[in-house]
Amino acid sequence: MKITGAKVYVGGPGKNYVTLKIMTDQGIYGLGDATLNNRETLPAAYLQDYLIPNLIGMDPRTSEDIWQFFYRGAYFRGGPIAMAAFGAIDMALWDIKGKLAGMPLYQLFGGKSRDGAMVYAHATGADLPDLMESVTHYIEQGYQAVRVQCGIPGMPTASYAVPAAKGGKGDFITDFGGIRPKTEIWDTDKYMRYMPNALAEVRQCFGPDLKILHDVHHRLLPREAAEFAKAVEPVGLYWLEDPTPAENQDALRLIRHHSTTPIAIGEVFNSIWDCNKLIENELIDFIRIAVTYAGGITPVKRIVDLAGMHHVKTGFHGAPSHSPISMAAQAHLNTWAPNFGIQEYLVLGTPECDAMFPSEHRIQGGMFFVSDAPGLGVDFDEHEATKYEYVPGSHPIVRLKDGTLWNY
Ligand code: CS2
Ligand code: MG
Repeated sequence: MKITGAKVYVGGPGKNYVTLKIMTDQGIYGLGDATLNNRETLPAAYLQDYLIPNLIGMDPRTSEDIWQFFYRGAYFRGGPIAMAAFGAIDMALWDIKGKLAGMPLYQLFGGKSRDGAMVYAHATGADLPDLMESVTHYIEQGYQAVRVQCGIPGMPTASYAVPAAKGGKGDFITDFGGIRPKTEIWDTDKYMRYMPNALAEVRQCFGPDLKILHDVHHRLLPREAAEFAKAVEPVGLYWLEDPTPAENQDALRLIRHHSTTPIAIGEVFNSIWDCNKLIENELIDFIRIAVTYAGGITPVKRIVDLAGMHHVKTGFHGAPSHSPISMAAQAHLNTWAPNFGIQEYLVLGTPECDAMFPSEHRIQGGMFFVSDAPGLGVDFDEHEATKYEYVPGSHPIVRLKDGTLWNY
């Protein structure tokens, strides 16, 4: 069996999805997602210029060797651009393998460990009452878990994932438009004073059963993160996400030493080498890796197994920048993983998105139910894809009030 060609498409309804289609001499094709939010043209160029010319003629069934060929062969290992490109190839090869076997991918991993996988949605508000409305909206739809973010009184700009004005709509508010980034102004003291009480009010309002998550988005120093994690202990968070950047990983011990609040980290990691120490030292409770920019199913499955040995559960990244293809790859892993925790799920099921990526996967009552179609169980309508063009965007930058650059 041979790979005969591959194409890359950039664009989509409201998002620049980077979609890879690998064709074979047996008529079976595989699909992969290389979307790297706000840098989408870069993995696409890596695929087009270097990887696809090498793929032609390879046997798609040798997905492990192909992964090693590209990863080791690059010499300069890792990084989000390369790993997103390898990730798309790897997903597409697993898709082909599943179609050849006539089985959904979860069967190739070891079968179902559960019927539905719990997902969480993003509740957000310009202020606390606004947030409460947003949480209510998701509870009414049957969600058992919500990530909650709200505006901080006196913060000079709306902060991460919060609408600028009351009643502002959407799950994902940050303005990515244009190549030049917008600026957010951050005030740690105001956040530290306000947010623990706000989270306690959410708990009080919705009772003990709701799973409440909160994303600090890398804004605190390790000591501050430890103080915050301790302060929110009575809330009983399901997780506290990215309390501090995970570059200096030893610093995370400070959080562990001062609090039992569960910690979730990993959405910016690209390989097992970014998280093996965090997992082995049991400094986190959830690993937030994504199958796109962590290099695909092959390496992520190894991370899931390592995590399982250390009581770390999965909580894969699922921001709206992931296309239904990588979300399906994660859904198959979620269906199998013995140490599954929760899945962030924000691919908006718009008619346009469903038309571009038809599938039988479904979300119901805050649970994701994977379809039994062979492979990933998602198709790709190339004609639909031609309706969309690449739209440049950028993550905002964050500054402190005095102008010092901070972490988005
Ligand atoms: C966020 C992300 O979903 C999350 O938890 O941290 O939305 C993140 O801001 C984006 O993926 C950045 O591209
Ligand atoms: Mg996050």
